[in-house]
This record gives sequence, C-alpha cells and structure tokens, in this order.
Amino acid sequence: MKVSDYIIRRIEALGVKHVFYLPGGGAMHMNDSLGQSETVAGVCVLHEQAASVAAEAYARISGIGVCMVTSGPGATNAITGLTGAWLDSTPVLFLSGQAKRADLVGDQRIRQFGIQEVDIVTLVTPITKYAVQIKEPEDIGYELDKAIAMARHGRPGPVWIDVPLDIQASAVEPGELRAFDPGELETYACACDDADEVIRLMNRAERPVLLIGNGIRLSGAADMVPQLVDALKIPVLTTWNGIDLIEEDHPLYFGRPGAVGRRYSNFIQQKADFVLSIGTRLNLLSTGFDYGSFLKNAAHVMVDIDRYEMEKKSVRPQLAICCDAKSFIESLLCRRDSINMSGLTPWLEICDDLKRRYSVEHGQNDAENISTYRLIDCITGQMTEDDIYQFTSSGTAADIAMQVFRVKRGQRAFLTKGLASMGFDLPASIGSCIASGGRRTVCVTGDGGFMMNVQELETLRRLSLPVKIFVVDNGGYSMIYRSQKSSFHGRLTGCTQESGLTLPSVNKLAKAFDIPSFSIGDYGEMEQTVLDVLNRDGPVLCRVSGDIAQPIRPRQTNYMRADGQMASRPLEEMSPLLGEAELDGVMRL
Ligand SMILES: Cc1ncc(C[n+]2csc(CCOP(=O)(O)OP(=O)(O)O)c2C)c(N)n1
Ligand SMILES: [Mg+2]
Repeated sequence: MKVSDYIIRRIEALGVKHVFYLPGGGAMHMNDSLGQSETVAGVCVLHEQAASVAAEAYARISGIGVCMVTSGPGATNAITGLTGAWLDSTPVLFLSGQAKRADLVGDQRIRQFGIQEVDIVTLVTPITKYAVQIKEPEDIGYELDKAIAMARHGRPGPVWIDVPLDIQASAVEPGELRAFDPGELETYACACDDADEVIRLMNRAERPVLLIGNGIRLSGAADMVPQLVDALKIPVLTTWNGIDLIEEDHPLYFGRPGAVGRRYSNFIQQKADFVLSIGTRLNLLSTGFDYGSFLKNAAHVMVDIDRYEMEKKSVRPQLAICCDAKSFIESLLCRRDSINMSGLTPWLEICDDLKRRYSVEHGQNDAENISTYRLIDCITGQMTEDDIYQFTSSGTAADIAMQVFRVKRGQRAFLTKGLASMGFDLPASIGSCIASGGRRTVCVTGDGGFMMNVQELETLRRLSLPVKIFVVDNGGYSMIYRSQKSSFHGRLTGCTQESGLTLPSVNKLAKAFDIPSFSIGDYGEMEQTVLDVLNRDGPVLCRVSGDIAQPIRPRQTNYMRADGQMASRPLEEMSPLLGEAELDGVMRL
C-alpha cells in the first residue's frame, strides 16, 4: 500500500470524517489519497491558516481534528491554528508534505535546497507535543500512531508529521510496520488520599467555590459536571475556556470571573475561603494581573494534569494535585458520602445577593449605534441549546460575549483564548458547524477580525453551511482604539480611518461572495433582524452598526503608582471603580 494511502486509512480508522486542507505539489500523494477516501471528506479551504483554525475548532467539538498542508508556505501558514491548539491543549494532527529526501538540505549549511523546502519540524517543535519528519517509509505506522496517541494523551495538544514526497509515494506492507506501544506514555491517576484531603478541607470551609475549566472536557468528564455540582452543592464558576461546562441558569452557577469577567463572579471568587479549581491552568486572565491578590482569602486546591502550571509564579495552591480531571472527579464522587456541605445557606445567599446587585450592564438604549452588549444579549436570547455559539477570539465582541452570553444546557460555545487570534471567527465557525453535523452556528465578530480570513466566505457558500455571522462594523479596531486613547493622550495609530486603517463594506463583500446579507442600524429593527438572520437557511451575514468607543465594563484596569510605574488592581476592584465604602461593604459581607 502507498504510504499516503496508509495515512488516510489511519485517519479513517480514527473515525475522523473531515480533513481541512489546501493542496500543493509537496503533498500531492497525500492530497490524492484524501481525494480517494470513501469515508473522509476533504474540506478544501482557501488559506492554510483557515485550515488550521477549522481543524482546531473541529477538534473542540469532535475530539480530534486533522489539517493537511503542502510544504513551505502551506506549512508556515498553518502555524496560527497550531499555536492556538497548543496553548489551549486541543488535539489536532497536522500533516505536511515536504521536498523529497534526495532534495533535503541536510548538513549542507545552506538555507534551502529542495523546492519550497522549509524545516517545519524545527519551527513547530516548541509548539507541538510531538513533531517528526518521516525518515523511512516503514516508520509511518509507528510515528502516526505515536503522534495520534500523544495528541490525546495527558495534557492534549497538536502534533505534526512531515512527510517527504518520495516517502508519500513509497509502498509499505501495513501488516509488517513497527507498532507503537501505548505503554510508552506516562499515566496519570489520582491518589485516593488526595481526594480525602480535599474533602477534609472543603468540609471545613464556610465559603467554598468550585472553579472549572476546559481540562474537564479534555479529560472526557464534561458530562460528569452535573453530578459533581450536585454532590458538592457549592457555587460554581467557569473559566473562559470552560464556559460551556454548565448552563447559565443553573442555580449554583455564578459566572465567569477574571480580568474581563463579571463583577459579582470576581467578588465571589475573592471572598471564598476555599477554592477547588479543576482542569484550568489559571492564566493571567483568570488570576488577574495582580496575581498576588488572587484568591487572597482562600485555601486553594488546584487539580491540573500539568504540574508546571501549578508551580508557576501566579498561583500558590495549598494543595496541588497533578492528575487527570476525570480521575479526580471520579475519586471525589466515590467519596460523595463523606462530603458534608450543610450550613452553606448564608454563603449561597450572599452569592445570590451579589449576583443580583452586580450583574452586567447592557448599555444605553438611546445610543446612536448598537451596543454590542445588547446585540449579544438579543442573540443569546434567540438561540437554542442545539446551536453552537462560536466566539470570536479577539476584539470587543469576544470580551463582551464572555460577559453576557448565556450558555444553555448542553450547548457548545468556545474560543481559543490563549492565542486570541483575530481571524478565528469564520474558519472556526466552519470547523464547528461541520464537526457538529451541520448544526446552526452563530458568531459575532468585529469588522477587523472578520477581514483576516474573509476568503472563507467562499467555503461557506460552497458548502452551504448554516453559519450566521454578525459583523460589528465600527470602522476599525475598537479594542486598539480604546487602549491607545487612554495610554497615548488620545493619539491613534492604525485603528481608525483617520489613523491609517480602512476596512471594506461588509454587505458588498457578502454580495461578492454571493451570501445573503442583512443590516442592523438601530434598536427598532434589531430583534426582528436577528430572528430573520437566525431563521434563514444556509450562510448569512449581518452587518451591525457599532461604536468604535464601545466600552467594555467592568474590567480590570491599571493605575499609576506613586513611583510612576503602572500596576494592576485586584480582581475585586474592577473599573468603573466602586466607592471605597461600597467595596469594603461587599468584601466584609
Ligand atoms: C492576528 C492578530 N493581530 C493583531 C491582534 C491585536 N488586536 C487585538 S484586538 C484587535 C482589533 C480587533 O478589531 P475588530 O475585530 O474590528 O474588533 P473591535 O474591537 O473593533 O470590535 C487587534 C488588532 C490580534 N489579536 N490578532
Ligand atoms: Mg472593529
């Protein structure tokens, strides 16, 4: 069997139904084999960055994604999605073509020898769990199995296999290939006494909180969250990446804390005397930039599969448990009879009260442009639990959606917050929609981010996917506008038309790509137009008049210390700042 056919057979055996790719000479045999597959469909996108991002989103829904690119620029273009997958621990298999072995640069000390030869393995090694160039055709079985196992094992992440052209075309005997032994991989289990100790600490607490992250889904335990919450009966918070682990209207759910979180969620987190975090690395968005004050009143038990995450300088867990989230949750649930969470009514009442008093404000109704808060509030109200909400990863709409989007039970909604790359929106929506078997997928993005992979409107149209994209047209980069305004005495550079940036008409673009488009210019038409967009079959674009000065409130802000250096405030002190007496009152509650 030809090596390239073997590779596609292995992908078929994984149960993967789609490979995101863009063909090229360096990958010609793999491309041809993909085209011949009866069970795996190639999704031919128009830019490899989009292929990589779509595969990343596909993996977030289906468990693993595959991206196939050609040598040189095809491979380098895919690095953005690869990096997103690396930072957010998403298992994606990247396959690249490469110059034939006889043309590789080897030790000639020159920059390039083969056509479009780039040493992609060296480039991607620091941002993959495993990256390898196939040296002999007979290695393909071992390397492919090893890469796939590593992508999903332990802390998941992307892997990269680079296949020289002559190897793609070589013949191998599948039955005779060296096999990979999964026993080579590290095992992670929860020591039983760890769970006992957690229960002992938790039983003593008066203000316990459970903080859950995407590591729970990655470990295959997302469907255990209701049981876990039911067993603990304590307030639950989610990270940005764990946003869809629990529904918004669960009585024990108290939102997303963090630097761009909700004010009441931060109050609850910072007032807690015990925090059990599971499956979250707690990056700076979670801890806030003033991380010395993170969980300042709490005993922190951190459960994570990566011990280095628990040893980093921004966290100081009292108990660090290095294990798989699922095995930890299982051990905890086995001991549910010894969990005693009675006597928490006063704490739950405080949490309810804070939620009532400090919920997110949605902005004025009489403004000239549509508040992104009101837009996303309206959209979330009209979506169902079967719809996917595809967060954009960067820009005002990402932050505001994180504050106001209401996840329904079982609904999928996610972004890649680690990389926070503009241009995630459209290709991620394509990947998510396809992975879900064609569920309605809704994305609210900015006019800047939208332009970064706008070519994929063609893929959307070709596949006729039910993807509804709302583009907030504020004529520039609102996110950059706000920070430049406040940091540089109002001077602007490259974020508005006057400062050197221009962006094209969203509706004209839709027309050029033959995609129906709508516009929302005032509140009077917002509700109905959102409904029309959601209910129309196939891909739809909707331009929404936005405000370049759209505030994001509340958020953690910096201040200038007496010595002139910038410093960050603790998470409970979000801007706009509350009066000292009010803040003191809340923290003393
Ligand atoms: C690939 C990439 N380049 C640059 C940035 C820096 N950046 C963050 S937000 C932003 C502007 C986003 O503009 P838009 O998508 O229009 O959203 P808005 O904030 O205007 O609503 C920029 C340039 C980024 N996050 N990603
Ligand atoms: Mg914009």
